[in-house]
Amino acid sequence: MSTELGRVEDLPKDYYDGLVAKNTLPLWPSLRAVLPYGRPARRTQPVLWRYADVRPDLMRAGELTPIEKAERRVVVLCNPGLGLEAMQATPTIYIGLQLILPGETAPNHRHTPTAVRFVVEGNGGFTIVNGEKLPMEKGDLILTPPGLWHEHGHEGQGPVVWLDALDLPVIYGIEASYCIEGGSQAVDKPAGHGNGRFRQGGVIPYDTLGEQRTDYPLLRFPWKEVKQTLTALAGVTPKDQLVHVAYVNPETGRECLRTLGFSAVMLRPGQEIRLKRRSASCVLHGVEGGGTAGIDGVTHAFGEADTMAVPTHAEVTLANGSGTQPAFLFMVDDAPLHRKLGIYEVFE
Ligand code: GTQ
Repeated sequence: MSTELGRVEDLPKDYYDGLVAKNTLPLWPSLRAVLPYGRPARRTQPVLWRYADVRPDLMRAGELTPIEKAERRVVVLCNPGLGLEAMQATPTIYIGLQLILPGETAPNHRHTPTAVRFVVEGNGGFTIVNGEKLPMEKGDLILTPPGLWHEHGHEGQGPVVWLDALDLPVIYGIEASYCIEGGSQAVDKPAGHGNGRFRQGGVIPYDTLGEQRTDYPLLRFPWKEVKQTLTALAGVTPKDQLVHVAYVNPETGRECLRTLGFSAVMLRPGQEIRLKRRSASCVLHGVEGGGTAGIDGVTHAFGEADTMAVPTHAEVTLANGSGTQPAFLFMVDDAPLHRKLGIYEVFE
């Protein structure tokens, strides 16, 4: 029954004011706003942030603000539809571009929000997570799960920049966001610890069978290997289907973090493809090559290191701008959260 619901104006003013005075409200004037028919109401806009636009401001931050005054030197990508101060790329996903300069240290801390890094440029950056020193090479994905100590450093030349993705809007939104500072960590794991243990998909250290699973066995996913995997998958995927891999926990085969999901897409030369419409919101980030992304009727031309926000339930079409080279995109979404909440949907 889709009848018009009563409005505030239909109520006697003294009744309405009395409700407000007692910190109460009638539901019916607002019911359709919070429970619209068919599709959610969305404030998130399909925004594009060009790296060429953000990079100069990030480099300037390197001159203006010493690392000691920043703790984390980050320019945040804020979706104007959600209000800039909310620091949300989508309702659940925070995205920032972080700069570290040679010799600098972003000090050790741990916090309740989940974070990941996706390396955009530079050499010699590293992050220490849970006593493991993880090199940061372009395109690598590095996890900093909730509660794990992490600090960043730079022992090379020139700027190092990476994309931070956090579930901060969720954790802050539920008033559960806080951090603890600590002294620098002892590196107590050998170099290449995680990647040595999980060198090849489907083959894991014997002792990890059975009951001994750790929550986060693998913290670094090198781009080189993800790209090789996508290229191999393209060779066995029908031409009209999306070449798409998920980053997973190698012991469970399931999503590697609880709220946010990570995946990578390869667009074949000349390929144009419509993604399945989903309940999840996501952020797309150009890794190699470029093209166009149509998001809810807005078309963006994107290239390397450009970042786009995709609202929940959006229509998305991706097209590779090259007829000879593949294009690669990294995706962060909130599908793991939607699945846990029992609201994950994929529409044909
Ligand atoms: O590098 O630990 O963009 O704590 C925001 C909060 C990065 C980090 C951000 C953080 C970090």
